[in-house]
Amino acid sequence: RIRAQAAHDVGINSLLGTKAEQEGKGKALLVDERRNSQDRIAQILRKTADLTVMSDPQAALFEAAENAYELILVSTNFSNYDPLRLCSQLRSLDRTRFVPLLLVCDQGEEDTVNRALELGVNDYIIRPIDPNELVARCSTQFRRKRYNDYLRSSVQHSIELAVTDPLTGLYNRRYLDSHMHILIERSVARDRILSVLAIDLDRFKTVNDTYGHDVGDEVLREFSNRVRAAIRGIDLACRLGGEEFVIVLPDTEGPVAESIAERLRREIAEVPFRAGPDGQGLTVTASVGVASLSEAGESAAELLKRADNALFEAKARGRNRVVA
Ligand code: GH3
Ligand code: MG
Ligand code: MG
Ligand code: MG
Repeated sequence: RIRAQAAHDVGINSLLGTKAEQEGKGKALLVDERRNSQDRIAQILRKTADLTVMSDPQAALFEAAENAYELILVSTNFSNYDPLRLCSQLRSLDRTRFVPLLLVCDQGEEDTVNRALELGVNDYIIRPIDPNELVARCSTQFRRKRYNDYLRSSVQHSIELAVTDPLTGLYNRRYLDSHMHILIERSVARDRILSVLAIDLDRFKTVNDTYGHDVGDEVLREFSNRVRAAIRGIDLACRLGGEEFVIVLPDTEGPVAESIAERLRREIAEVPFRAGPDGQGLTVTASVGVASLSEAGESAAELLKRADNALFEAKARGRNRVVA
């Protein structure tokens, strides 16, 4: 626990940088229509923020979507525009969803403040602006943003580690087991056909025995890269372990899955692998079993079992072939 906490602290601190860097400026955008208000805020924040000022909310939205701001200050002083509209747009764009928003409003605007907070605006300040208060509120948001980014990326990293096979970067069996039934349900609900390929490299033990385990690993990586290159973004490629793989192909009817399998099989067999002693190239072949889910009610395990049976038959018929 203590070691994990210490590692966590080191992570945060290296992220936040040294004290000097922590006090470094955050990148901020001010959206404000009035010249004297712009000047006053820029003056107050000159040591706290690297500030970009824009008068036009629509242009500011584009600016914010294309640059990594750490804070956006939105003034409510527009003569002809609802500032909450900008806030809500900023909250709905992927690129700005997690950027802190600070509303700069006038006294008597409690209603606007309440609606803004409901929209996900993080904080507000009321004119006349007290310089220390504005600096403190902005600094807090910068710190919060950096900490949240750190948490988000470390959580994402842990999730990736848990579902990824470290050798090849493909998904692992755990992910297949937890995710395949979702793909099946989606296919059934949309009346589409989902197919799976079960793949096993042929005589892979011989590759290891002849060239060594490292060359075997290299072949597994190169094979995985070829698989990745052959499939679409919606397909799911997994390494179950050893030299055994499963590819799930949503929206793919049996004959199409079979031709995808055949194309992959041929490419594997015909293009020598770079791995191997002195990079002289190594011929590797694979056997593939294909199964398609057409009727509702079949489980992921049953479908995989059918693909595996087909794979078994491909092996029995001499390997380096596809059986559907
Ligand atoms: P078949 O054509 O019947 O599939 O023959 P095979 O030799 O491929 O089958 P078998 O299942 O007997 O052997 C699989 C071999 O894969 C055994 C093991 O040496 C090797 N293997 C399993 N995991 C790894 C790995 O992570 N790296 C390497 N280099 N080899 C592995
Ligand atoms: Mg085997
Ligand atoms: Mg094998
Ligand atoms: Mg095997």
